[in-house]
Amino acid sequence: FLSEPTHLAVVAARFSCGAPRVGAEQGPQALVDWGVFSDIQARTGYLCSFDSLSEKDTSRNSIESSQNLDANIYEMKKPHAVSLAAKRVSDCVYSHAREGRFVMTLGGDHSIGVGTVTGTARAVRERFDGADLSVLWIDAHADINTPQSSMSGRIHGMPVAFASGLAKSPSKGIFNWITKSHLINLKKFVYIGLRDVDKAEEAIIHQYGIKSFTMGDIRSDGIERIMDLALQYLGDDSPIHVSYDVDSLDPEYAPSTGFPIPGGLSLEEGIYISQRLYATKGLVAMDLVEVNPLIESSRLTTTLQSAASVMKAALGVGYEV
Ligand code: 4U7
Ligand code: MN
Ligand code: MN
Ligand code: MN
Repeated sequence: FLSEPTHLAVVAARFSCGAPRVGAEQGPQALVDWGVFSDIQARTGYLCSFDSLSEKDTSRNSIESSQNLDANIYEMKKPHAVSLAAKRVSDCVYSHAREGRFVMTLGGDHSIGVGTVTGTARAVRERFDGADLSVLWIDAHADINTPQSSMSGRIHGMPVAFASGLAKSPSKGIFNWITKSHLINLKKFVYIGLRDVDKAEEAIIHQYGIKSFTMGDIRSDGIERIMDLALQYLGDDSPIHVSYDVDSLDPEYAPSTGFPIPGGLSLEEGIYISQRLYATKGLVAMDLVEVNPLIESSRLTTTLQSAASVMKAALGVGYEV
């Protein structure tokens, strides 16, 4: 039901307001400078376009002044700034996905995920007669805290809760741009790579029956079998969005990230996930988030190399190791 996209829309989401440390806002530029898109352009027929969204440029006033508003309302850190950033990401992703373009969003901290999946979900509903989007969340963490359950108050740990409607807009101006047409369906959602899930998140995952494949599952069954099961669960009747947190990879392959957790995916497993998604012919959008060039800077090139490999594989471009 999908025609192969010919246009790759790259969205640089240069935001770090959802994370405790600065630096993730520099991830998109580092990835672009690494040359991943010139590689992709050279090896595929894709026409590439670039959008750059940041706290500093066009919306200077709104996002910067909203940060001044940002006392820690309802236990959330910088909720106005994050909400506004995510809205801009959502609108931008939507406008490209609505036209049938493959959307690659570069983070930025993972709070931008509230924007990416809602933008794609809304476009897919319009393009495919009300169809729900399938979402794969590749991450060491579950990112499904609500403002009430979160111990950190950081919104990069909450995007799944807001994008699914599980967490409601707590006050005017905070995520109240999210309408029914934006929401993702948690029955069309799977986790891969989990290994650092908060107690409260575990309860939420259990309560809503969310499909989850942990690192333990991958170690006992193998990534091939896990991908079989994940794709089988999602079915082949809806487009797929993959939100790829670079911390899903083991810190050996992706040290430059804010929340590294040992025992992660090997680079080979990470690439394999992308290859399987490409092979479905249903992948319409990808996020690559949480690259932080200010962390473990001496090993940034390792992180960029890994991120570039999983991105390229998702677009059907081979990799050299
Ligand atoms: B990331 C955490 F408490 N669960 O909510 C939280 F452990 O986007 C971590 O996956 C969130 O990197 C990690 O703050 C967010 C914490
Ligand atoms: Mn994440
Ligand atoms: Mn994570
Ligand atoms: Mn993080």
